[in-house]
Amino acid sequence: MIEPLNNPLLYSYRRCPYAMRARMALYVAKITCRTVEIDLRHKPAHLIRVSPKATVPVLCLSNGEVIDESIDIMHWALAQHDPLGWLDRAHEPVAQRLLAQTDGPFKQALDQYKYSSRFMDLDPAQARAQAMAALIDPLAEVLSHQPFIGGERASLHDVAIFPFVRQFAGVQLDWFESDVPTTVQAWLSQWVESSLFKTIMQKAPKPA
Ligand SMILES: N[C@@H](CCC(=O)N[C@@H](CS)C(=O)NCC(=O)O)C(=O)O
Repeated sequence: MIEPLNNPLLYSYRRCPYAMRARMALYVAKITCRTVEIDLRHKPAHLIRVSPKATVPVLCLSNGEVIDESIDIMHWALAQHDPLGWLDRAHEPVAQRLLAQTDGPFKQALDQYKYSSRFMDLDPAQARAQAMAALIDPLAEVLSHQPFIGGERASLHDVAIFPFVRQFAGVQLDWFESDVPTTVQAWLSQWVESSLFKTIMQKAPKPA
């Protein structure tokens, strides 16, 4: 527990996929919070004090509680207010498996594919194949018979997963558009082009 704040405070980083999923849930749940965009190389002392692992997002609640895992922030926000029913299918085993794959082996392979120059001994094509096997192929299978990960309606899992698939697509867009099943491409596009995503990706106005 830390000292109470008047309003929830969110430490965020605009381009971080974990922070994106948290910002989307907070926005949909209509939680008003002060968002502090951090510089990952110069993290605020307060952030490190309240969450020594010092990753973003971190949500500091007005009662002094700190939530420093993006999925926990999503669950907390939607437990306050869930107008779109994103929690309704949150316990579907298939959805939970895809989320575990996203945050585990997919993210690891994605980093190796995206930052291949940092992993000299690893072949980016092999990392890409591992990412496909970890998430994209099973996701395509699910989306071949239903529009969203949890079924007929969008749920927390779509929102939690697509920012990572967006990063994967962005590494080699031509390849993604030619080799990834169109169901996954269409699912991704509808999220990336949504007003929700555009809203949470807006840059904070520069101070005058
Ligand atoms: N498991 C954490 C992971 C968050 C995470 O790794 N965020 C990255 C930014 S995308 C970070 O803060 N990295 C710390 C650093 O780069 O110093 C969550 O889901 O919130």
